[in-house]
Amino acid sequence: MSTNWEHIDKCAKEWIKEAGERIHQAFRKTLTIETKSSRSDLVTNVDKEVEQFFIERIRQTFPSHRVLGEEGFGDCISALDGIVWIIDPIDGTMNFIHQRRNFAISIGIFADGIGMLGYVYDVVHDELYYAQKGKGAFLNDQPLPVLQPVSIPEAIICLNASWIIENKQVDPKQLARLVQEVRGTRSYGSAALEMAYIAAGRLDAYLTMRLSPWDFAGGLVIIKEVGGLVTNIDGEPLDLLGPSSVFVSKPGLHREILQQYIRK
Ligand code: 2AM
Ligand code: CA
Ligand code: CA
Ligand code: CA
Repeated sequence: MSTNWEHIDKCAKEWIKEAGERIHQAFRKTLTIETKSSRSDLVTNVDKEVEQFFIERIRQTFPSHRVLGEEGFGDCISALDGIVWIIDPIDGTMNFIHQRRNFAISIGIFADGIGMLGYVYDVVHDELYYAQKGKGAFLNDQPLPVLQPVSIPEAIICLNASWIIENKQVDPKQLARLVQEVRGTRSYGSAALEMAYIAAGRLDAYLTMRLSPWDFAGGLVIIKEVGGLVTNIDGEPLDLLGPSSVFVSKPGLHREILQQYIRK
């Protein structure tokens, strides 16, 4: 039986909007905040509730689909066969807590490891970035144009300042040179939104050293539909089952930045 992707897309959008409403309501209540691996790695009751909300809906409507969720309420996934939803209920939890903006719901839906549907929903601005494989990417129903090449001196790149200090993955001197040679740098603190901003042409490249599949699964599908490139910092495809570095950019910039600033 063939998969009805239009139906899955309709459900996903409905649930994303409903989850957005729940997040809005949560702003009126007190948050329960816990730390995970470090003082910058946070989780709230809302992250957990939103993930559980999606999992309940998916299990009810699509019992054969599996779910990989950041907060661990989904399935234990060690292979990508069949249909797998990769969910980050709140990407940018620190922003959610401290800023009440600059966070997103991120969902990627994969069939045998191939990205079919991708969503990044900026709840506060009511901006839904989404894409269906082969059908283009959209921002609130407006088609997003295919990305055009940009040169290094005209590029705005997105990276967290922590990668300019000594670290194991990349030479900070090379990155500092990149920072000097581009037009500007930005950092928003939500990987999903940062990828969506590239898809929307607001940023030209995004570089980070350690993300998990739920951080980039939604953005990956959207970026590919507008002709952007997504790899790890070695130029290899991303692993959807484990952590990796992530480098996203417009087409021409990708090779240039990898070859001239990142490769050791
Ligand atoms: P999160 O908010 O869902 O945890 C912050 O720069 C970005 O990195 C966010 O997209 C954040 O996702 C992600 N991230 C991944 N691992 C993280 C960690 N251990 N601590 C903080 N942010 C992390
Ligand atoms: Ca987290
Ligand atoms: Ca995340
Ligand atoms: Ca999260």
